[in-house]
Amino acid sequence: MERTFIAVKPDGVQRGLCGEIIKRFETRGYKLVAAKFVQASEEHMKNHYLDLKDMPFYAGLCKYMSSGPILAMVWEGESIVKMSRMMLGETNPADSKPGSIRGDLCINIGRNIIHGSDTLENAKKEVALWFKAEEFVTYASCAQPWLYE
Ligand code: IDP
Ligand code: MG
Repeated sequence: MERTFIAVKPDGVQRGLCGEIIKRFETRGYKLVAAKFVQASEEHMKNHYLDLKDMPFYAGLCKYMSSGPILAMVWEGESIVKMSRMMLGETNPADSKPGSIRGDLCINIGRNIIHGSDTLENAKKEVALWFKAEEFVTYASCAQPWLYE
């Protein structure tokens, strides 16, 4: 099973979209294994988005991401890294198909409401950056045998 880091960004939280976003992951069948509601520091966001440090929007992005609370989560499931990126849609909501989270719920690239890890390698890095080992909850999902053959 793969794990990925998903976060409702400050705009998603302010717009009251946490429930809608959790619902999409829950109803698809993914398993929530860690979650916390936090306001990240600008330093933490600079670290999270280090790969984008040379982009012109980097400073503004880190400021926006630390401007309010974030719902940080780790979800688990088969091929979840790739599948969750499909659920998110494209980085630019304008390129995101209806039915995707960004395609249904937001308009502007700088306010695209949700983060999701883009590769398995980055998912591992991001999960470790946001969560300590003791913040994970180990439990059996009763739906598991009905989701996987
Ligand atoms: P992703 O979130 O779809 O993985 P990335 O390219 O990793 O997209 O960019 C990270 C975040 O940076 C985006 O989700 C968005 O919030 C912001 N961003 C990306 N491109 C732009 C831009 O051209 N203008 C403003 N913000 C941007
Ligand atoms: Mg990215």
